[in-house]
Amino acid sequence: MNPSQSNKIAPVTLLNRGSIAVISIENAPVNALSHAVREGIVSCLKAAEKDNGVKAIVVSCVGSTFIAGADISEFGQPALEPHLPDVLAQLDRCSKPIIAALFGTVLGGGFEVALSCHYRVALTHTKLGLPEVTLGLIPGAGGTQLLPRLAGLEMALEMITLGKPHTAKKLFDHGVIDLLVEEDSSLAEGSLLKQAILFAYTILDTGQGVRRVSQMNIETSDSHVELFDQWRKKIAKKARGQKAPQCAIDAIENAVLLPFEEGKKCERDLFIKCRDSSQSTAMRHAFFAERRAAKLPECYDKTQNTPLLPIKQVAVIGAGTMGGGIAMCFANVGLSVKLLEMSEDNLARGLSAIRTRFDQALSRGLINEVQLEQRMSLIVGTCDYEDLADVDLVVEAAFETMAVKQQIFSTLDQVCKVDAILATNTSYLDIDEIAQSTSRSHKVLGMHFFTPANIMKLLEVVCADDTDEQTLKTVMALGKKLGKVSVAVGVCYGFVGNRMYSCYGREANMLLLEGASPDQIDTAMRNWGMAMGPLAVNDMSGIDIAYKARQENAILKQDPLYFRASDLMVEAGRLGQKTGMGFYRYDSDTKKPQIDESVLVVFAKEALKLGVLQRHNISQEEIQNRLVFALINEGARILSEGIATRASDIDAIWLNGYGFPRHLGGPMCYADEVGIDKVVAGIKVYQEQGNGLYWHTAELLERLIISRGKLSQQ
Ligand code: T1G
Repeated sequence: MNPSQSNKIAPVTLLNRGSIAVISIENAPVNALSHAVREGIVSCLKAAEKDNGVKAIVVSCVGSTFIAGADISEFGQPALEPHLPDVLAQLDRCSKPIIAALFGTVLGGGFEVALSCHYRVALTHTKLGLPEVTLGLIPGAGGTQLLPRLAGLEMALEMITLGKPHTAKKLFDHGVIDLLVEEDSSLAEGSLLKQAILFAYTILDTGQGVRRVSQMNIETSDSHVELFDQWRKKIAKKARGQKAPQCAIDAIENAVLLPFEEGKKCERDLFIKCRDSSQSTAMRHAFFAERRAAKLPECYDKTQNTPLLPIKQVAVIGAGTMGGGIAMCFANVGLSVKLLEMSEDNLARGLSAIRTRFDQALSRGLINEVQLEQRMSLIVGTCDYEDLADVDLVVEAAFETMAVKQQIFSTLDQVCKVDAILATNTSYLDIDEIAQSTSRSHKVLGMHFFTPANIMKLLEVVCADDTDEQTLKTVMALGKKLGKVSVAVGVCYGFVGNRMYSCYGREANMLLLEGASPDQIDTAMRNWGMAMGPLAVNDMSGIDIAYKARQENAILKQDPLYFRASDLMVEAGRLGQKTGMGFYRYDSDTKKPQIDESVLVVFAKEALKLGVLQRHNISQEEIQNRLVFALINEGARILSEGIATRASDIDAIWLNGYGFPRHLGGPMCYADEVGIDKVVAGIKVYQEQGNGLYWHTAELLERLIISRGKLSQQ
């Protein structure tokens, strides 16, 4: 067969390079193992095996990455043959040496393809991993049986139960990669393939032949039983409430206890159990919700191909906790930042706090010394607004009062160049009102980061009435560059996240007056799956922050019960961790929270004064349902108002900004799992129970009960 002749079975092609056949996969965007790709691999493999002229085979991909996994969008549909385990079994059993040419992000089924080949050649920075647990799954095509045979039990347990990828360089040291190809800017297109073909010839010339990972033995020691127990305990803490990681440990243990084929069969059974679970449905929903959020809905995307504004230089107003974290976000991606403060003292304090946070990242191995100094050098302090004349974007992170923000924006409007974007990091305040203090309201919007801003993935991009598309699209693209999950939302009090959080917090505060203790409420929510309970979160972020925002909003003062428990803490000077006491008392050495019975006395007295009957049999289920149903109800209302345009956006916000358990998919997805009718029934009970001000069932929920629709698909 002459080299140029190719049997085109889209998206997989069989090419011949002398006596080496190349199975070339091209399935943009990430060469996922869709049904067509699986079919293509099988037929090309058959053709290459039958061809006597072919002595060895290379599996390679065209595009941005080698296979990044099974096609997640096919899950939930009937699985079509050939199934992946069968495809990979054919690779493993092939009578001719097969070499995988690896680059980009080789994940899930893609890594299993590589492990089913007999040899692996990779570019040094290639990322390889089995992240299935992040989708509520386990590797389902042999990964839990193959990886321990090649990399050992410890590495396999770490990579599979934590879903943690490693570079080819690291895996070369663990015997997973056979040849590393140095990666530098001069590396010509296709040279990885050339290297893989040369490597194939070396294998042939040295007579090494096929080398099946499936036939390798796993190195075990007497302590492997202990090892599995240790990992079960570790994962029970790290992935609280998630089932897939524990299934992964069972599957890997089978690799030690059972012959390969039996272990693979058990893996498949566990995989199918996980795949059909509500947890995996929720985590796959989360995966696509985060990617959908990056695509602006029609209402924000009327003009195609709007040119984005270049953002090279930014400024941040305020060097406090938020301002410092935001400045770090920009420096982390190589953007120069002018950090403005009112006084040299504040500035010095802010810059030293930033260096401390970079030092912490250094000590945790997230950055190295060179990167630390590079990023610090990108952040330049100033106390002079005139220095901001040439920046492309300003993010204001000053005090949460309207007057201060309007003052700052009118000053920025005078000093900044005409096409500079002016963004505010306000958590609650009316951005339309702020924009009116400038002559460029079309260039004003919200960039709502979450604390700590350099860590939290969420960025609420708040589109005000006059914000133009170019400004919005430029900031959404910048959010992606910062590695954030950016979600476009409209203006209302607290936007999407904090408005819903206020309802969640309202119920927690009400329950304190009704007799529940802070620890009882926080334990109930931790048991439900939240990373932290609402009152511990309040103490950590400072009870006075939201208190000040509430003081700015007259409407909220109408109900004497509204956040009364929190107000009592602030009035008593108990602001949280920063004052050593809030809803809890904090040990001065360990900073650990301790239950403080005295707050219960304060709440009981206030309840008596406000005529709230205290109950001492409030169940965990009532606490959990009141807080979560309040979220769902408000989320449905926000959707109907168009403040959020997709339910999946609301879920992306809660998963990346508020520690909502990923295996529950977000409040909207969770509502479908519980059943909208059950949620509405609960709301009606709490309406009866409450003071009638809050628990009005969102009209959308009532409609969905009738239409049997899904909230998460709105
Ligand atoms: N299946 C289907 N679509 C996928 C996909 C996948 N595996 N991975 C990405 N996409 C789409 C994504 O929705 C987006 O589409 C586009 O590709 C670009 O993605 C049997 C069962 C590879 C690191 O978990 O981690 O194999 O929005 O925006 O930031 O054992 O995508 O443009 O229409 O994320 O450059 C295991 C998941 C599957 C990897 C690229 N694999 N993907 O990141 O781009 S389970 C994974 C990622 C499995 C086997 C099991 C990332 C990426 P659209 P993107 P990116």
